[in-house]
Amino acid sequence: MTLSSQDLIQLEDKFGAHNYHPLPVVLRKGLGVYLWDVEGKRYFDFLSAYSAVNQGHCHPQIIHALKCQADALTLTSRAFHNDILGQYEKYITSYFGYDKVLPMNTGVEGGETAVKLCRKWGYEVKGIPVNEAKIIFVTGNFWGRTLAAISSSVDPSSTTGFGPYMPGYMLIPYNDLPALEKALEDPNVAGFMVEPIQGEAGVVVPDDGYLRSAYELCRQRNVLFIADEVQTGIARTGKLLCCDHEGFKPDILILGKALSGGVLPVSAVLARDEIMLTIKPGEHGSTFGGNPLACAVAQAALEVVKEEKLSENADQLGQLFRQRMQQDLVEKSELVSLVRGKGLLNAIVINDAPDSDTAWNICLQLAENGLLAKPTHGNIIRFAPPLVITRDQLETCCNIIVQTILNGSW
Ligand code: IF1
Repeated sequence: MTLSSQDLIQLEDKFGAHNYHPLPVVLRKGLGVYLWDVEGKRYFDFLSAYSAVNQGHCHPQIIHALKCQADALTLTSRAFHNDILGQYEKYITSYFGYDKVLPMNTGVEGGETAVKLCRKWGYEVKGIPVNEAKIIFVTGNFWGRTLAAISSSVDPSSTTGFGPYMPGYMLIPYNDLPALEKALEDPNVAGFMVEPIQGEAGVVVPDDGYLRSAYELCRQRNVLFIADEVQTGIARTGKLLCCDHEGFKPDILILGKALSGGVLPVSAVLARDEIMLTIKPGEHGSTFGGNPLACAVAQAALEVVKEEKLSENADQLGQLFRQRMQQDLVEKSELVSLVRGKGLLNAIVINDAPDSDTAWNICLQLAENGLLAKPTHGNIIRFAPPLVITRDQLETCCNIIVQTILNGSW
């Protein structure tokens, strides 16, 4: 007996933790830019699992790599070598231009790894007194749900009830160079960790040049620039990495999400030898980190990005998307105050109180009209389709968004 959407939602409600509030849509199939629910309705996916499905759902080349490796060897642990890891490490370090990679699973494990590497480098290379290392974060950041990650958050929904918090953190405003310059006067600062565009905060794009100037300030102070590209990386913003828009290489690069094309959790931290080799055997790792299945999938996912020129597509269609939103919505409707983003990571800001349910209701109606998106922080709707979307599909989706918002009674 096939269970309805309602039946399946009730199962989750009864037997699952209530740590999410999903849209009332129950999906059963995905391919490319499309998702289908259990009743067979088709949607355009404009969330891409928060930019984990840049290559499109169930990309045949990635699924093929998954199936082949799954029939051979999925996991050895790092107690032994295997025939996939070294080849993958060579591939990904050459792909992004770093000496070494430390493979992990989730994005937040990548962030934790970056913080540990930065502290270790601070003590062993920079000479910061032990247990005195500081890391600078920016307000509005989001890098996951672990205690180390939420310790840098100012969002009560991330922090309330989970204290005490990790020491050694400094918080400054995003997109504020004088604040960074001041914070860098502390000789015990080891690193500055930042998202090139703040995803969860609502696709907040810093001023042109901010990232490059921040990187230069860090270099002057012998502080590591740590780029959290878990959401902005892998072609999402119209370049392979969002930092590429400003022509510098972060000292530590964190990748996740689309590194596997959304097939399974794969993350990676890349750095030069001076940083990476501060962690010695037995000092960090994870059971599944760098497992053969993950490596095979990640290599295929990266090959697809280059072969299908996903960065270029994201760049061109992102411009088209923002142009359409600007001319058909921002200039036509009081309800939409602005559109912002880079590549195919964009958002519109609804001209209503952040705690209003207008954005939520718009997303419910968009789902009715065949397009899936979800609000972030109340009145901001993020639009991030898979990067394989075609121009025609994007035009169709712009029409759905424009008509839904202009014809609705919000
Ligand atoms: C959820 C948010 C997005 C991230 C950046 C690290 C991580 C994330 C820039 C950690 C994860 C996910 C988490 C997911 C929803 C999604 C999200 F809404 F939570 F904040 F994208 F904006 N750095 N973001 O965006 O990666 O450990 O999750 O693999 O928690 O519901 P992860």
